[in-house]
Amino acid sequence: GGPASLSRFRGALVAAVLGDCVGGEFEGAEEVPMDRVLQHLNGLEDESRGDGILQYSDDTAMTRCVVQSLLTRAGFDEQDMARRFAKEYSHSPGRGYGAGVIQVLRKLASPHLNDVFQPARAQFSGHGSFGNGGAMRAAPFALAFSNPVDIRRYSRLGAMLTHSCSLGYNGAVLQALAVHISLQGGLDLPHRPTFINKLISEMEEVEAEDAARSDSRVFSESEFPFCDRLHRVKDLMERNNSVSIEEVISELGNGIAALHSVPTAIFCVLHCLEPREGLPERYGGLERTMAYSLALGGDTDTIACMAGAIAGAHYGIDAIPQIWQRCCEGAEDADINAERLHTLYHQAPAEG
Ligand code: F2R
Ligand code: MG
Ligand code: MG
Repeated sequence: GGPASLSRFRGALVAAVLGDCVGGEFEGAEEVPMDRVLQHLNGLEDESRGDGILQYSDDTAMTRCVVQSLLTRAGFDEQDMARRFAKEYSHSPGRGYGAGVIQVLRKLASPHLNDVFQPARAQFSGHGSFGNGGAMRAAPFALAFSNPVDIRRYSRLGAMLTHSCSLGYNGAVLQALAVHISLQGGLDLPHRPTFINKLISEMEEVEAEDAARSDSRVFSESEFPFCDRLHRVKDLMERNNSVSIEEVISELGNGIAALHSVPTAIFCVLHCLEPREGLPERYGGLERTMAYSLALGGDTDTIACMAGAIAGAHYGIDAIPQIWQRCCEGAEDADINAERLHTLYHQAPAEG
């Protein structure tokens, strides 16, 4: 479909759920041979497996809260979103949340809390979390707001409810912008070469803020850490077929920090736009992206979830095998919600 088509909305939200569900199998694994990944994905095609057999984790649980909040409030409402995070966690605490964020989610449940950003600020001795929990749920901001200024503003605030460190919330901004550009057709062939440059120039502005400069110093990162990683993505892309999985992990990372996973997810999408050695010829680009994200090991559910959202916004819903969708808990809901977000997006500019 054309820019911001319904198919792209559905692709983004459904493929994000898929990445979380299929990636859960390997989360935390150090080495994941491609054979094992393909075996896992082939297993989804076995008709005898029941519907919704693969459960979603915190990535999807929190994304669903973001979606419901944006839809119900027709824009960003921090109180409403915070309440939904807390309620979801108290109903289903066993979805594999990060070890630190559960303290924030418990505090957000307090009826006496006035400042919903305060619990996140208290994390890690006041430094805030740099985990990828803000980024893993950032895609819906690109499906609710069409203006990049709004996307930057609200994806940042949405992440800051749990992640007050700029190395955490700027990962959410980067992920939301990547989904936005993809949704607008930024990975379609004529625009493809400028995709990464657009992200770099957006992030140069984002990372120029004082808080980002100061957090980079605290964590001994370079001045513009996300921009640096995006430059590494660009360098790896230029090397084309000669890049090994080990090099991707060593250059970009595959860990739980936003800095070590959001640029990695973006690389997965870009690398898999073309057929690749070691991946089945019958696979389309979305299937390649999923398989490749899983083969990196590490934070596989989250990297596949984020790569899924960006890739799904490019390829659209028809690129996602139906049999895969049927295996994943929450895929059907994501599809319905994508249609609602599409209506909201095209109705009127959403207010904050
Ligand atoms: N938590 C996991 N996976 C671990 C195992 C789960 C297992 N399958 C199970 O069921 O038990 N996955 C999920 O967590 C990631 C998102 O985490 P989030 O929301 O960012 O959490 P948190 O706690 O804020 O940060 C994660 C960890 O990063 C380290 N960290 C963060 N900021 C830090 C700081 N300023 N200083 C030091 N360390 C910091 C801590 O170890 C945090 O616990 C996703 O992968 C999701 O799938
Ligand atoms: Mg998870
Ligand atoms: Mg994870």
